[in-house]
Amino acid sequence: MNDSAKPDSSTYTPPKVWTWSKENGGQFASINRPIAGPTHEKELPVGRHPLQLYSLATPNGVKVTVLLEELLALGHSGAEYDAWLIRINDGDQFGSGFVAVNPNSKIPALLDRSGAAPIRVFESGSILLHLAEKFGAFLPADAAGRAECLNWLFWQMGSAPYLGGGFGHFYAYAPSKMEYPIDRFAMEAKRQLDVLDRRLADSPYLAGSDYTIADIAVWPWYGALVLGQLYGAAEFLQVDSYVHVQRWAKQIAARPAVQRGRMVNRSWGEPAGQLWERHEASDFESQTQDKIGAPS
Ligand SMILES: N[C@@H](CCC(=O)N[C@@H](CS)C(=O)NCC(=O)O)C(=O)O
Repeated sequence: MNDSAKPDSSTYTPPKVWTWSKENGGQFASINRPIAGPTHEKELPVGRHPLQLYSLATPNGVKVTVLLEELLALGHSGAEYDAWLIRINDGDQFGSGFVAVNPNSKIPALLDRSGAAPIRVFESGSILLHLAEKFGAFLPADAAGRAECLNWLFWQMGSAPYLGGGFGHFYAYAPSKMEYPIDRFAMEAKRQLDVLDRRLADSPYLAGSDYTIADIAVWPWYGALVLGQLYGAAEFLQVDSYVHVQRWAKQIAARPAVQRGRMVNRSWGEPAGQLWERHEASDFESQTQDKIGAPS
C-alpha cells in the first residue's frame, strides 16, 4: 500500500514505521498533527477581568463557562471573566500565546490574573477544581462529599474520550462507517450511560444531594447525549431508556446559568444561542458578535 492510499479497515496492514499522511480524511484531519508546539507567533488578547478564558463552546469548553456563570449567579463577583473565542478549526490553538497557556493546544485554557503573578490553568478538570477551590463553591467541604465529587469529576475525564474520540468519531466524523469501532465504542458508551443511570437512580446529583463540579463536567457530554444533542445518536443508543440520566439532564438544562454558559464562545447553530466573546453580563442581551464583526 502506498502512503497516499486511503485507510481501509478490512485490508490495512500497518507498515513498519508510521508516517504522517495529511490526507487521512475525517472531519478534523486539517487540525490533527503528530507533533506539539506552536505553528505561528500570536499573542493572546487580554481583557480587564481577573479571569481570562480562551475557549470554544464544545462540551469541554462549556464546562468552564457554566461554572463561571454559576459562580456569578451565586454572587461571586471575582468570577467576572473575559471569554475569548479560539477557533480550533482555524488552528488558533497552535498560536504561541495559546501554547504558552496550554502546551497541549486544546481548549479550554484559563489565565488567572487575580494574584501577584498570572497562573495558567489547562485541562477542564483542573480549571473546574481551581475555580471551585478559589471560590469555595460547587465542591463539598466534607471529606466524603469531596471524595465522591472528585470521583465523578475524574470519571468524566477518563470516560468521555471513549464517547467523543471513540464513539462520536467513528459514528459521526470518520470518512466511512466501520462496524468494528462503532460497535466497540457504542457498547462502551452505553455501559457508561448505565453507570450514570444507576448512580442517578440513588442520588439527585452525582456527588450526592448537591449540584457540584462533577455534574458540571459530566452534563455537557452525557446530558447532551441523552437530550439528543450529540452525534445524532439518540435513537441508535436508545438514550430514552436511561430515565434517571434524563431526569438529571433536564433539571440541569433548566438552570439559567447553564443556559448562559452554553452560549459563551459558541460560533455555530441558531444565532440566538451564540455569544462569540463574553466580557460583561450584559453581553448576553447585546450578543457580542454584532460588535466584533464576521468570523475571520
Ligand atoms: N482533556 C481535555 C480535552 C480538551 C479537548 O479535547 N479540547 C478539544 C475541543 S473539545 C480541542 O481543543 N481540540 C483541538 C485540537 O485537538 O487541536 C480537557 O478536558 O480540557
